[in-house]
Amino acid sequence: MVTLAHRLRRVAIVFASILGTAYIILVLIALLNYNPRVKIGMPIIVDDAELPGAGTRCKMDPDLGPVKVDIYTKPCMEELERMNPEIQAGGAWKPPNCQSWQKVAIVIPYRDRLGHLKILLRRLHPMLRKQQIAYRIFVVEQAGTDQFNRGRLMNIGYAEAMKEDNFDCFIFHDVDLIPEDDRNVYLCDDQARHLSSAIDEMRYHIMYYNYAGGVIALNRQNVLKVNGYSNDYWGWGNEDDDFSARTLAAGLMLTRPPEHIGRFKMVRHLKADRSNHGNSYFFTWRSRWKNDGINAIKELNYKVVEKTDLPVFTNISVDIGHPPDEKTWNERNKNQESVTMLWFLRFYYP
Ligand code: UD2
Ligand code: MN
Repeated sequence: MVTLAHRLRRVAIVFASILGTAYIILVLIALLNYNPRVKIGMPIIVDDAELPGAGTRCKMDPDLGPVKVDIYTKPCMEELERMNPEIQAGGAWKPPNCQSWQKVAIVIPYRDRLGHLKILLRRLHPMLRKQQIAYRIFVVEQAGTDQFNRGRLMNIGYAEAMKEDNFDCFIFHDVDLIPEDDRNVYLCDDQARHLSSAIDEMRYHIMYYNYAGGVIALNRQNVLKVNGYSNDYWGWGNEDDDFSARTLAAGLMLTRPPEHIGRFKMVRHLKADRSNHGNSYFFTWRSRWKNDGINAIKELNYKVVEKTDLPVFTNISVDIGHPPDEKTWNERNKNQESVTMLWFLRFYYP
């Protein structure tokens, strides 16, 4: 006869083995998911006294910390000018009493978001001064009404900035992301430095390891090494993942500030519709990345419509051409080799 105690024991054993199996599966997933390409930390450059020339270089103020940011009221341009009298035309500045580690170009892809831009500029200028960084802000504006092409604007921003000065470091920056901590230093390291590691819209967490949207900093050599962004994503989505995949292929790590420092608020806006082709285009990133990037923008025949050194930023309005029609697009993408579904799933694994 089976006693109650017996039964309970059997239930307990079954229960324990289910829990045990689940535990082992979770551990296996965690191990498989261990991602050696992501490193959390601050760039060593800021406080490494051993680096050559460190003595004359700017030091980070140890008192920097979190700040309250205002993403609701918009200053007017005159107010921004008044708040930043020491800035040169074009939105450039360099520390007067020490040598900045790098010359930094901030590249902001832009169209029709003036309110966001003003909120961002109000925050960036004083922050960068506190961080003692030599910088200039480039707003690259897409002319016309075609779908937005964030990647192409980034590449053009790089090329146009290089005509102005030999920048060491490029920070590709969404117009609507407002940094919440002065310690999130706007300098490059020798990897792909993803500065927006914690965005309020995403509950201050990274959604997947390979996520590289928002704000990302690469030194000049690495921008060329990854061949910049793809030029051919029109409309919302995937160009940031394509960029992340390039950094992976070029052997770069993603480095991020810890989540309590890499905090950003995103100014609220309506979500754009996902582009028709983004996902299928992303599948062919590997066969395209060496030809479709910075090295291809000359052939795109983009035209600078207007370049103005405004008091608090450099405005570059560009005609970037048009998206291809459906037929051309299909033909172009059809002949490209795809990555596997497994690669795709692993890329997006959280
Ligand atoms: C996400 C990413 C962004 C990019 C985009 C996909 C975050 C925080 N940001 O942004 O980096 O990968 O998805 O394409 O995950 N823009 C304009 N005018 C427009 C449209 C876009 O100026 O009409 C610029 C602007 O700098 C904006 C950026 O492009 O911040 C990204 O576009 P979004 O803000 O509409 O898209 P969002 O927030 O989903
Ligand atoms: Mn946004």
